[in-house]
Amino acid sequence: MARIQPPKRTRIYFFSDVHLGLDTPERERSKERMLLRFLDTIMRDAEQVFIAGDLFDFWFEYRSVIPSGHVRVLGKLAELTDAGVRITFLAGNHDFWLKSFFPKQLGVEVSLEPIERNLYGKRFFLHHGDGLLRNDTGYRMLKSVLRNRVSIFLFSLVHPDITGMIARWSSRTSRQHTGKKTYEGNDMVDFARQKIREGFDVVVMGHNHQPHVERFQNGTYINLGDWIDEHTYAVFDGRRITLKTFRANEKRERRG
Ligand SMILES: [Mn+2]
Repeated sequence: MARIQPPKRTRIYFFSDVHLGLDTPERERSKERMLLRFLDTIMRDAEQVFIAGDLFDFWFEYRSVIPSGHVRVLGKLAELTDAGVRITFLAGNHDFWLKSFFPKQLGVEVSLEPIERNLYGKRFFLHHGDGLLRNDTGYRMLKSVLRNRVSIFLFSLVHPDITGMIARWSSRTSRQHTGKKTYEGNDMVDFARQKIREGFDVVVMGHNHQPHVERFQNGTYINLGDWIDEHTYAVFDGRRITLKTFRANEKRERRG
């Protein structure tokens, strides 16, 4: 009897800014369905998966409590790691407050800082993308408060139902603030260009929800877009990284 070969996993996938929990229940259900279909599809050939932040519209984790919901997605991530896929979750500005749930329960590595990784001999730099605008000192100050150990500890003393309420409010405010910022002058592209000058081959970011590919002489910058309107992701085959749009019927459109 012929042995069925295990799937050959060679592809490395990147996506970000799903913002689970952001929308109406109907829209959330359809977004979740699409994401699950995507994760099922990539399970066939994924060697690694990077989630570049804001998988959730809000995630604040206590030592023994996590936000309710998202169970299908969490289960699917566990299924992937069980199947041998390495998953790295880089925290975004909406889901920075991660503790041990992802590594311990799902086998997903978590990083609270930008990631430098050598993939198939190429140097990758992964950054969620928040806090890079030049004229945004206000956000950078807020970011250092939100990421401060003392303020996280104090926040963790508040009942989860209350933090959930504060979070939904602050998430809305943050989105309005981010929406108002102009991306003219393209500070994110400048940042990527600088990283490539420093010797990185590929810079991957998310955060501004605008899918974008820019190929420089010595490297490539990719913005992953989002899973609210765009359903975009990047795939690296060892030589070239490409930005694509996921279609539920699995036909993949090239973005450049
Ligand atoms: Mn973000």
